[in-house]
Amino acid sequence: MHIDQTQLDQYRDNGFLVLEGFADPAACDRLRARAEKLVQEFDPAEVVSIFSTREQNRLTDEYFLTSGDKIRFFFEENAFNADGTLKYAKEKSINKIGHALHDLDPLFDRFSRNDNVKALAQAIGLEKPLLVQSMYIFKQPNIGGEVTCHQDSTFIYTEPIDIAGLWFALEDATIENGCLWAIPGGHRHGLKSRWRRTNEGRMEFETYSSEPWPESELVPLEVAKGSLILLHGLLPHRSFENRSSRSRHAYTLHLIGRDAKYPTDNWLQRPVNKPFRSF
Ligand SMILES: O=C(O)CCC(=O)C(=O)O
Repeated sequence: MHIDQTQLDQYRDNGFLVLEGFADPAACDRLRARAEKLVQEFDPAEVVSIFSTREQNRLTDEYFLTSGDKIRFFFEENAFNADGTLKYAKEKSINKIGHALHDLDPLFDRFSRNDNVKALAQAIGLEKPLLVQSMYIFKQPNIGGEVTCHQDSTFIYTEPIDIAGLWFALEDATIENGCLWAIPGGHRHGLKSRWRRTNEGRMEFETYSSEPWPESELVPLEVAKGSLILLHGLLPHRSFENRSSRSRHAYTLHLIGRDAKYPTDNWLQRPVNKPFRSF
């Protein structure tokens, strides 16, 4: 895997870079099969945690806030009937699995720490980065929820800001099934807010700019299965609902610079005996 200077310049200028054919389609299929098995083994009765990017629903969700070193399952917001029963089968109702697949599942571990990922991290200046978060995102047919416009550094904040998101398309991602959209160059306007833990242990947004996102500048990033979208931590991006009959599975990984300070008031924390690891 080699990325050239033109691609590095694109990443620097736009705040994102699309690398087609980064992952082998067979490797994508293996991740899909593994996620399917994890879902089969998961008993939804264990927990009913409705994931929503509309933050109020997350504020007191201990299940979410303690998932940084676990493999946990989060449902689509629209997955439930009014009586709390699932509208669709369990495997069609889960929004995502997070947030330590890369450490706890051997297949996701190997995929996340392969030589191409290492070389890419190095190329963008992340020498021996720490792998802090992974998510398997289903974007289910018909009910796949939107992810509102955000910067990843709002949720995974470091000082200085030194974070990259790697978004692997495990299936073709199109406008119809809810591909990513991004604001080219939007990473150059600073951090808009931080989601941080208060002294009382609640999560709240600390806002630095109340300017709305210039969403008319969003461009769709339609990509084929196996593509990787590299995202700067300050890049505003989002995805719309999936109302199509096709899913849009993706695997995401977040890397931070080894020397950046990772504050204790970020939501995602690790116990001392399970620290973040590099490659
Ligand atoms: O996959 C998606 O729909 C959105 C993912 C995303 O924005 C993120 O992980 O930061």
